[in-house]
Amino acid sequence: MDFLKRLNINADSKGISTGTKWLTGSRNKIQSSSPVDGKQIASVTICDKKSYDVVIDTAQKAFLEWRLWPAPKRGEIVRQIGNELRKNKNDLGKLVSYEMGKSLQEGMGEVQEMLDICDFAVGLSRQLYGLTMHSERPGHRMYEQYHPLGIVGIISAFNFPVAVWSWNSMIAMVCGDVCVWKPSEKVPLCGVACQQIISKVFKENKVPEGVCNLITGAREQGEWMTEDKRVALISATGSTRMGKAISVVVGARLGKCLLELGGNNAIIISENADLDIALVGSLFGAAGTAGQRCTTTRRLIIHEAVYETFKKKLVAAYKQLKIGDPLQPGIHVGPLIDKDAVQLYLDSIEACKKQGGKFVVPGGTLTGKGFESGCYVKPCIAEVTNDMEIVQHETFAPILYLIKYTTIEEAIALQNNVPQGLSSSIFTLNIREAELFLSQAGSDCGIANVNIGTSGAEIGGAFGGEKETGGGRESGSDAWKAYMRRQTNTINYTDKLPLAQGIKFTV
Ligand code: UN1
Repeated sequence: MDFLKRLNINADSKGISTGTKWLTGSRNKIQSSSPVDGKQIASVTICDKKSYDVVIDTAQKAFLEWRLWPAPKRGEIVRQIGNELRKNKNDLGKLVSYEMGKSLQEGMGEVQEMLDICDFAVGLSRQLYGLTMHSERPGHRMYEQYHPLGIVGIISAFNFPVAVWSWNSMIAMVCGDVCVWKPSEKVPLCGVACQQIISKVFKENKVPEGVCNLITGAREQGEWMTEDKRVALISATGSTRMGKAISVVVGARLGKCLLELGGNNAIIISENADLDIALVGSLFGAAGTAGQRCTTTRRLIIHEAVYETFKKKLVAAYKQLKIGDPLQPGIHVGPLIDKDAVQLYLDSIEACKKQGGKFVVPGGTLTGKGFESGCYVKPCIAEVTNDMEIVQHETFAPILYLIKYTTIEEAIALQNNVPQGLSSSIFTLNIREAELFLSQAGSDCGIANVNIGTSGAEIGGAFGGEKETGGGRESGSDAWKAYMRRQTNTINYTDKLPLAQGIKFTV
């Protein structure tokens, strides 16, 4: 495991940092083991309350200085971070693949997203623009500007252990915020590795200590941040259950929240679809990352005229999927994150059968040589109806549901008729269907694609979803606005003081 050495990951790693300095933390440790081979990789110190307060104090002080750096200068730091990440792309991609279990291709793709968001953030650092408006009063100028918020608490999930942090922190940094990152307790080493990489840039550029902080832990450490008035924005990625709990606590202190929660994403396959590309989109969407993306395709809503043909193609394609060590070339599907995830997958299959689902590609766990970790499962497909309780629910595993439809209006209603609203797609060559799907009477999701699957969004667009997905937007477009506070300014450059709305107030 040379990549661990090159990334400075020791068997006994420290997990709390204010940028270039590492704190001691509690005696308790998280053991990180790989779902690939079940072996323990390293242990990481957990953040205790005392270290947490040191981190927050340091972050608060850093903010006072960092917010005064011109945004393009902050962008220059992000540019250098991008370069350091670029140098470490292979090793970091391997670590992501080994600690999380996604294929090496996808691990590399995830690091690529980090590089891309750095580039995006550098450009953004010369923009961050507000609007100007015309005042109703003579000799007055009115405009709006954006100022940094302060501390941004980032709680990220195991499935994108490095990219989601970079979407948040690189944008937050150019905005003038400081970040405290708590990576998922299932992939703490990805956090440690990123922190080591960026600390070099901080040292070389004398960036104030506390601009990018790392705390390791689980629910408790997340709760410290959500309850903490000093943390201006909580940006959290994870389950809908977690998001609901966070929004209540942050809402009670009128703090800001950016939530990226569960999806229940569907592809509509019309009778007018190019079935060959629809097949590729469905296959990658459903089985890629072993079904552990928030944008994973969970449901295929297929027109009755092509239903049987497409089902046959899909079943044949599933037979070709190579499941195994994700670090080996040619593997499509790696393990699930841990045995709890395997149990949830098995329970969902049972529930689906009980509720009337009919499996056309059976599921199950894999055993024997190469599968010793106990985390490898077979991607499976069931024919269901959309109203089944299990189909309404996001199971973070490769279980794909097939649903039949007759009219496009019915297909759109089925697609929308789930509590979540993240990603959606239609495969069709019919412009009327495509436009209807994209219209206000179409998909109710934050992402709606035509002739592309539900997963694999580019960083340039705003990423996020509606309803139980939480409503947050991260990454590209103007998602940066969530990391800043807006201020409206009106300036009077005359020697009169006319009041707005024509009010006269003279004595
Ligand atoms: C996630 O699953 O949390 O669109 C994010 C995609 C990726 C990001 C997914 N770019 O699939």
